[in-house]
Amino acid sequence: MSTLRRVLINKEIDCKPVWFMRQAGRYLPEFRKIRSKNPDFIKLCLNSDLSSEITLQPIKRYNLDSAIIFSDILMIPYALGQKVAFSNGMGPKLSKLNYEKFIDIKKENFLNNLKPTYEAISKVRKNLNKEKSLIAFTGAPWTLLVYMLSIDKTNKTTLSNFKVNNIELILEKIVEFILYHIESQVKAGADVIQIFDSWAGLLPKKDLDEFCFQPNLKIVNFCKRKGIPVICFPKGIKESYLDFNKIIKPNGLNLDYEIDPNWAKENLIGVSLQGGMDPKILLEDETKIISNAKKYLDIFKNIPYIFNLGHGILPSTDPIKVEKLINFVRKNY
Ligand code: 1CP
Repeated sequence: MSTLRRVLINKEIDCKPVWFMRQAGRYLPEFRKIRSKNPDFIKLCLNSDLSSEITLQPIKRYNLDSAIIFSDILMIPYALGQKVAFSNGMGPKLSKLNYEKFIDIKKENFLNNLKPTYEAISKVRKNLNKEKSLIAFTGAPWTLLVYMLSIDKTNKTTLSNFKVNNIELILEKIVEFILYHIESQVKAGADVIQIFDSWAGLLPKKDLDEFCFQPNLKIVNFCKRKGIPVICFPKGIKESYLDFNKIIKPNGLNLDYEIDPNWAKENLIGVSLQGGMDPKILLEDETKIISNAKKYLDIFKNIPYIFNLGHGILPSTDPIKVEKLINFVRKNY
């Protein structure tokens, strides 16, 4: 069994696996080289030779405990018929959701649009040692909605801003298609799922249950029925991590960098924890990086813990510092 699954399923505390969110990406020169020749990001994700190669780049460089398939959470809106453009530095832009077209899309068409991702997963699995996991992922329904409806991320959104017509039906449809996507990724060879609710922190507390907890619960229960361990990342919900854990009961919870690790250890019970360290720390000098990593690893020494960050690696991160951090974790824990 992979080290990641040993921590997530068996709750082992004697191994501390390491992987990073956004481990395949712009901080790596070998990624930038491929990216510079492939200006269309969606096309790059749908090129199974290149996306499987990119997935394996950080594994070759660092021998990490897990690969995460190179794709994007916005591939779901894309496969549901929205146009998705990544303009430089501006963040992704999606065409307006066409409700009639959206509600009518067929499972076969959706899965056909994402076929190269499933092929890439099979290719990666063939080249990955059994000790290592292959993580497949999805955006959580709320986070996908934020992009699909172009909800303003700079304001604390109120319900009235995003409660468009048919929001319940849209949410239901997104959940349905997320489950198809997860099922196909698992069939192709993924053995752990991570759900990114990157914009959960925008939700007012009164809306957390409807838009964050309940949709995450449906996906987690589906993964449990399939026997596949699942890690949730409800970024930015602060002390509501407590309710999230009690209600959803995932195998793993990824801490964001605002969560106090001591608080997490005392309050987030029965779940394997992952990550937490601020990715900005990796921009500091080596001493600071190591002392911060040590803090997390010492606090979580006697509980099932996967070393990772509190959000994705920043593009300006020096790959050598990442290597030193991994060596430190491997040598001491
Ligand atoms: O310009 C480029 O080269 C593209 C940059 C890039 C990359 C490398 C984007 C655009 N997506 C990705 C890959 C990606 N995205 C992965 C690959 C696997 C890995 O981790 O190595 C994953 C897991 C994601 C997930 C993702 N995409 C999330 C959830 C995690 C998070 O960071 O919060 C989100 C919110 C996205 C949307 C997205 N895609 C890309 C960007 C720049 C963004 C964020 C835009 C925003 O801030 O709204």
